[in-house]
Amino acid sequence: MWQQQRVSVIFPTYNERDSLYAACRDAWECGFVDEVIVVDNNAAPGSADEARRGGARVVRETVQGYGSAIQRGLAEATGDLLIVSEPDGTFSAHDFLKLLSYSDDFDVVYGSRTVLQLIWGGANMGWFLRIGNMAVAKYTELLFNTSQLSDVGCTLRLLRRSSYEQMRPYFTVKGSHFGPQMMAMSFLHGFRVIQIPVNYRRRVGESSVTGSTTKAIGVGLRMIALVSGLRLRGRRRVPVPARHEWAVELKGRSNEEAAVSAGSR
Ligand SMILES: Nc1nc2c(ncn2[C@@H]2O[C@H](COP(=O)(O)OP(=O)(O)O)[C@@H](O)[C@H]2O)c(=O)[nH]1
Ligand SMILES: [Mg+2]
Repeated sequence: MWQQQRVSVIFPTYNERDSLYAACRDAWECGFVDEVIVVDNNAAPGSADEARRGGARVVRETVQGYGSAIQRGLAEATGDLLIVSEPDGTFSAHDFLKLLSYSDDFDVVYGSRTVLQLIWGGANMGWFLRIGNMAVAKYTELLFNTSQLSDVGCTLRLLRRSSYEQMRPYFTVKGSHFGPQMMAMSFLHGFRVIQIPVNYRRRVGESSVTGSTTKAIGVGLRMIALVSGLRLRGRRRVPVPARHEWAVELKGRSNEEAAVSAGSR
Protein backbone atom coordinates (compact mmCIF):
# COMPACT_ATOMS: atom_id res chain seq x y z
CA MET A 1 0.00 0.00 0.00
CA TRP A 2 1.09 3.53 -0.70
CA GLN A 3 -0.93 6.32 0.90
CA GLN A 4 -3.94 3.99 1.29
CA GLN A 5 -3.70 2.92 -2.35
CA ARG A 6 -3.07 -0.65 -3.49
CA VAL A 7 0.04 -1.13 -5.60
CA SER A 8 0.27 -3.64 -8.47
CA VAL A 9 3.47 -4.58 -10.27
CA ILE A 10 3.28 -5.98 -13.80
CA PHE A 11 6.13 -7.95 -15.33
CA PRO A 12 5.76 -9.08 -18.95
CA THR A 13 7.92 -12.11 -19.62
CA TYR A 14 9.26 -13.70 -22.76
CA ASN A 15 12.85 -14.76 -22.18
CA GLU A 16 13.64 -14.03 -18.52
CA ARG A 17 13.34 -17.38 -16.78
CA ASP A 18 16.67 -17.01 -14.99
CA SER A 19 15.88 -13.63 -13.46
CA LEU A 20 12.12 -13.90 -12.84
CA TYR A 21 12.29 -15.27 -9.32
CA ALA A 22 14.74 -12.59 -8.16
CA ALA A 23 12.68 -9.84 -9.83
CA CYS A 24 9.49 -10.98 -8.06
CA ARG A 25 11.24 -11.20 -4.68
CA ASP A 26 12.78 -7.78 -5.21
CA ALA A 27 9.31 -6.34 -5.92
CA TRP A 28 7.82 -7.82 -2.74
CA GLU A 29 10.79 -6.73 -0.66
CA CYS A 30 10.28 -3.10 -1.55
CA GLY A 31 7.53 -3.23 1.08
CA PHE A 32 4.77 -1.29 -0.68
CA VAL A 33 3.61 -3.86 -3.21
CA ASP A 34 0.24 -5.64 -2.88
CA GLU A 35 0.18 -7.67 -6.08
CA VAL A 36 2.77 -8.98 -8.55
CA ILE A 37 1.47 -10.10 -11.94
CA VAL A 38 3.66 -11.93 -14.42
CA VAL A 39 2.35 -12.05 -17.98
CA ASP A 40 3.59 -15.20 -19.64
CA ASN A 41 3.84 -14.18 -23.30
CA ASN A 42 4.66 -17.62 -24.71
CA ALA A 43 7.69 -17.42 -22.46
CA ALA A 44 10.64 -19.79 -22.14
CA PRO A 45 9.61 -23.13 -20.57
CA GLY A 46 9.68 -23.02 -16.78
CA SER A 47 9.10 -19.25 -16.59
CA ALA A 48 5.63 -19.54 -15.06
CA ASP A 49 6.95 -21.84 -12.32
CA GLU A 50 9.71 -19.39 -11.45
CA ALA A 51 7.17 -16.56 -11.26
CA ARG A 52 4.88 -18.56 -8.96
CA ARG A 53 7.86 -19.50 -6.79
CA GLY A 54 8.47 -15.76 -6.46
CA GLY A 55 4.89 -15.25 -5.24
CA ALA A 56 3.47 -13.79 -8.46
CA ARG A 57 0.09 -14.38 -10.07
CA VAL A 58 0.72 -15.69 -13.56
CA VAL A 59 -1.55 -14.84 -16.48
CA ARG A 60 -1.05 -16.09 -20.00
CA GLU A 61 -1.14 -13.88 -23.07
CA THR A 62 -0.82 -15.81 -26.30
CA VAL A 63 -0.81 -12.84 -28.68
CA GLN A 64 2.90 -12.27 -29.10
CA GLY A 65 4.46 -8.90 -28.37
CA TYR A 66 5.69 -6.48 -25.76
CA GLY A 67 2.62 -4.25 -26.12
CA SER A 68 0.09 -7.03 -25.95
CA ALA A 69 1.79 -8.53 -22.86
CA ILE A 70 1.77 -5.22 -20.99
CA GLN A 71 -1.83 -4.44 -21.99
CA ARG A 72 -2.89 -7.82 -20.66
CA GLY A 73 -1.07 -7.24 -17.38
CA LEU A 74 -2.66 -3.82 -16.93
CA ALA A 75 -6.10 -5.30 -17.63
CA GLU A 76 -5.54 -8.02 -15.00
CA ALA A 77 -4.16 -5.74 -12.30
CA THR A 78 -6.47 -4.75 -9.46
CA GLY A 79 -4.40 -2.02 -7.79
CA ASP A 80 -4.93 1.74 -7.66
CA LEU A 81 -1.32 2.41 -8.66
CA LEU A 82 0.02 0.29 -11.52
CA ILE A 83 3.78 -0.15 -11.92
CA VAL A 84 5.05 -1.72 -15.15
CA SER A 85 8.58 -3.12 -15.10
CA GLU A 86 10.71 -5.87 -16.65
CA PRO A 87 11.92 -8.99 -14.85
CA ASP A 88 15.27 -9.18 -16.66
CA GLY A 89 17.47 -7.71 -13.91
CA THR A 90 17.74 -4.28 -15.56
CA PHE A 91 15.36 -2.49 -13.18
CA SER A 92 15.34 -2.41 -9.41
CA ALA A 93 12.42 -2.17 -6.99
CA HIS A 94 14.48 0.47 -5.20
CA ASP A 95 13.21 2.76 -7.99
CA PHE A 96 9.56 1.78 -7.38
CA LEU A 97 9.81 4.03 -4.34
CA LYS A 98 10.74 6.99 -6.53
CA LEU A 99 7.80 6.31 -8.84
CA LEU A 100 5.46 6.01 -5.86
CA SER A 101 6.57 9.24 -4.27
CA TYR A 102 6.03 11.14 -7.53
CA SER A 103 2.61 9.53 -7.89
CA ASP A 104 1.44 11.80 -5.05
CA ASP A 105 1.62 14.73 -7.50
CA PHE A 106 1.39 13.12 -10.95
CA ASP A 107 -1.01 10.84 -12.84
CA VAL A 108 1.70 9.09 -14.84
CA VAL A 109 5.37 8.74 -13.88
CA TYR A 110 7.79 7.51 -16.56
CA GLY A 111 11.31 6.25 -15.86
CA SER A 112 14.29 7.38 -17.90
CA ARG A 113 17.31 5.14 -18.47
CA THR A 114 19.56 7.70 -20.10
CA VAL A 115 20.99 9.52 -17.08
CA LEU A 116 24.70 8.60 -17.24
CA GLN A 117 25.24 8.30 -13.49
CA LEU A 118 22.55 5.61 -13.24
CA ILE A 119 23.65 3.45 -16.18
CA TRP A 120 25.48 0.52 -14.64
CA GLY A 121 28.50 -1.26 -16.13
CA GLY A 122 27.43 -3.79 -18.73
CA ALA A 123 23.94 -2.28 -19.21
CA ASN A 124 22.68 -2.28 -22.77
CA MET A 125 22.72 1.51 -23.11
CA GLY A 126 25.72 2.32 -25.27
CA TRP A 127 26.10 5.77 -26.83
CA PHE A 128 24.07 4.92 -29.94
CA LEU A 129 21.04 3.60 -28.05
CA ARG A 130 21.28 6.42 -25.51
CA ILE A 131 21.53 9.23 -28.05
CA GLY A 132 18.84 7.60 -30.21
CA ASN A 133 16.45 7.35 -27.27
CA MET A 134 17.19 10.90 -26.19
CA ALA A 135 16.69 12.24 -29.73
CA VAL A 136 13.29 10.54 -30.18
CA ALA A 137 12.34 11.71 -26.67
CA LYS A 138 13.21 15.35 -27.46
CA TYR A 139 11.27 15.11 -30.72
CA THR A 140 8.25 13.77 -28.78
CA GLU A 141 8.60 16.48 -26.16
CA LEU A 142 8.57 19.20 -28.84
CA LEU A 143 5.68 17.59 -30.72
CA PHE A 144 3.46 17.48 -27.66
CA ASN A 145 4.89 20.55 -25.90
CA THR A 146 5.13 18.61 -22.67
CA SER A 147 7.38 18.00 -19.66
CA GLN A 148 11.05 17.18 -20.25
CA LEU A 149 11.67 13.78 -21.81
CA SER A 150 14.95 11.94 -22.16
CA ASP A 151 13.85 8.38 -23.01
CA VAL A 152 11.05 6.77 -25.01
CA GLY A 153 11.82 3.10 -24.47
CA CYS A 154 11.82 2.72 -20.69
CA THR A 155 9.35 0.07 -19.55
CA LEU A 156 9.53 1.14 -15.90
CA ARG A 157 6.59 3.48 -15.28
CA LEU A 158 3.64 4.07 -12.99
CA LEU A 159 0.03 4.84 -13.90
CA ARG A 160 -2.81 5.86 -11.67
CA ARG A 161 -5.78 3.58 -12.29
CA SER A 162 -7.96 6.49 -13.44
CA SER A 163 -5.40 7.50 -16.10
CA TYR A 164 -5.05 3.91 -17.25
CA GLU A 165 -8.82 3.46 -17.59
CA GLN A 166 -9.09 6.58 -19.72
CA MET A 167 -6.21 5.60 -22.03
CA ARG A 168 -7.02 1.92 -22.24
CA PRO A 169 -9.44 2.08 -25.22
CA TYR A 170 -6.74 3.76 -27.30
CA PHE A 171 -4.03 1.15 -26.78
CA THR A 172 -3.59 -0.65 -30.08
CA VAL A 173 0.13 -1.34 -30.49
CA LYS A 174 0.99 -4.97 -29.82
CA GLY A 175 4.71 -4.73 -30.53
CA SER A 176 7.81 -3.11 -29.10
CA HIS A 177 6.77 0.49 -29.82
CA PHE A 178 3.85 0.37 -27.37
CA GLY A 179 5.72 2.54 -24.83
CA PRO A 180 5.54 5.75 -26.90
CA GLN A 181 1.88 5.10 -27.75
CA MET A 182 1.12 5.23 -24.03
CA MET A 183 3.28 8.34 -23.69
CA ALA A 184 1.53 10.17 -26.52
CA MET A 185 -1.88 9.16 -25.15
CA SER A 186 -1.02 10.48 -21.72
CA PHE A 187 -0.13 13.86 -23.25
CA LEU A 188 -3.24 13.93 -25.44
CA HIS A 189 -5.40 13.27 -22.38
CA GLY A 190 -3.79 16.20 -20.57
CA PHE A 191 -2.59 14.14 -17.62
CA ARG A 192 -0.01 15.42 -15.17
CA VAL A 193 3.06 13.60 -16.47
CA ILE A 194 6.68 13.51 -15.29
CA GLN A 195 9.76 11.51 -16.26
CA ILE A 196 12.36 10.67 -13.63
CA PRO A 197 15.81 9.02 -13.77
CA VAL A 198 15.97 5.34 -12.85
CA ASN A 199 18.81 2.86 -12.54
CA TYR A 200 19.53 0.74 -15.59
CA ARG A 201 21.59 -2.38 -15.04
CA ARG A 202 23.09 -5.25 -16.97
CA ARG A 203 20.49 -7.64 -18.32
CA VAL A 204 20.40 -11.29 -17.30
CA GLY A 205 20.36 -13.11 -20.67
CA GLU A 206 19.99 -11.72 -24.17
CA SER A 207 17.82 -8.74 -25.09
CA SER A 208 15.42 -9.60 -27.87
CA VAL A 209 14.34 -6.02 -28.66
CA THR A 210 17.29 -3.65 -28.56
CA GLY A 211 20.10 -6.24 -28.45
CA SER A 212 20.87 -5.75 -32.14
CA THR A 213 21.49 -2.30 -33.66
CA THR A 214 19.40 -3.09 -36.72
CA LYS A 215 16.41 -4.07 -34.58
CA ALA A 216 16.88 -1.00 -32.38
CA ILE A 217 16.90 1.30 -35.44
CA GLY A 218 13.72 -0.39 -36.72
CA VAL A 219 11.96 0.10 -33.37
CA GLY A 220 13.16 3.73 -33.23
CA LEU A 221 11.78 4.52 -36.70
CA ARG A 222 8.43 2.96 -35.84
CA MET A 223 8.33 5.05 -32.68
CA ILE A 224 8.95 8.26 -34.67
CA ALA A 225 6.22 7.36 -37.18
CA LEU A 226 3.81 6.50 -34.38
CA VAL A 227 4.21 9.66 -32.30
CA SER A 228 4.11 11.85 -35.43
CA GLY A 229 0.87 10.20 -36.56
CA LEU A 230 -0.71 10.55 -33.13
CA ARG A 231 0.24 14.22 -32.96
CA LEU A 232 -1.38 14.85 -36.34
CA ARG A 233 -4.54 12.89 -35.64
CA GLY A 234 -4.88 13.61 -31.94
CA ARG A 235 -7.39 11.29 -30.28
CA ARG A 236 -10.09 11.85 -32.87
CA ARG A 237 -9.27 9.16 -35.36
CA VAL A 238 -7.83 6.49 -33.12
CA PRO A 239 -10.21 3.58 -32.53
CA VAL A 240 -13.10 4.54 -30.29
CA PRO A 241 -14.42 2.00 -27.77
CA ALA A 242 -17.76 0.29 -28.42
CA ARG A 243 -20.73 2.22 -27.02
CA HIS A 244 -21.37 -0.09 -24.09
CA GLU A 245 -17.73 0.30 -23.01
CA TRP A 246 -18.16 4.07 -23.10
CA ALA A 247 -21.15 3.83 -20.87
CA VAL A 248 -19.21 1.83 -18.30
CA GLU A 249 -16.25 4.15 -18.61
CA LEU A 250 -18.30 7.31 -18.19
CA LYS A 251 -20.44 5.98 -15.36
CA GLY A 252 -17.54 5.78 -12.95
CA ARG A 253 -16.64 9.45 -13.27
CA SER A 254 -18.07 12.79 -12.29
CA ASN A 255 -20.43 14.51 -14.74
CA GLU A 256 -17.89 17.20 -15.39
CA GLU A 257 -15.10 14.75 -16.21
CA ALA A 258 -17.40 12.66 -18.38
CA ALA A 259 -18.60 15.70 -20.32
CA VAL A 260 -15.04 16.86 -21.01
CA SER A 261 -14.00 13.40 -22.12
CA ALA A 262 -17.06 12.73 -24.26
CA GLY A 263 -16.78 16.16 -25.89
CA SER A 264 -13.23 15.54 -26.95
CA ARG A 265 -13.84 12.22 -28.69
N1 LIG B 1 11.09 -9.36 -27.40
C1 LIG B 1 9.93 -9.58 -26.83
N2 LIG B 1 9.78 -9.16 -25.58
C2 LIG B 1 8.60 -9.41 -25.00
C3 LIG B 1 7.58 -10.08 -25.71
N3 LIG B 1 6.54 -10.19 -24.89
C4 LIG B 1 6.90 -9.62 -23.74
N4 LIG B 1 8.16 -9.15 -23.80
C5 LIG B 1 8.86 -8.45 -22.71
O1 LIG B 1 9.40 -7.20 -23.14
C6 LIG B 1 10.47 -6.82 -22.31
C7 LIG B 1 11.58 -6.22 -23.16
O2 LIG B 1 12.34 -7.20 -23.79
P1 LIG B 1 13.94 -7.23 -23.72
O3 LIG B 1 14.38 -8.44 -24.46
O4 LIG B 1 14.39 -7.09 -22.30
O5 LIG B 1 14.37 -5.93 -24.54
P2 LIG B 1 15.16 -4.64 -24.05
O6 LIG B 1 14.56 -4.25 -22.73
O7 LIG B 1 14.94 -3.62 -25.13
O8 LIG B 1 16.59 -5.04 -23.92
C8 LIG B 1 10.84 -8.05 -21.50
O9 LIG B 1 10.36 -7.90 -20.18
C9 LIG B 1 10.10 -9.16 -22.21
O10 LIG B 1 9.71 -10.16 -21.34
C10 LIG B 1 7.77 -10.51 -27.04
O11 LIG B 1 6.93 -11.09 -27.71
N5 LIG B 1 8.98 -10.23 -27.56
MG1 LIG C 1 14.84 -5.47 -21.01
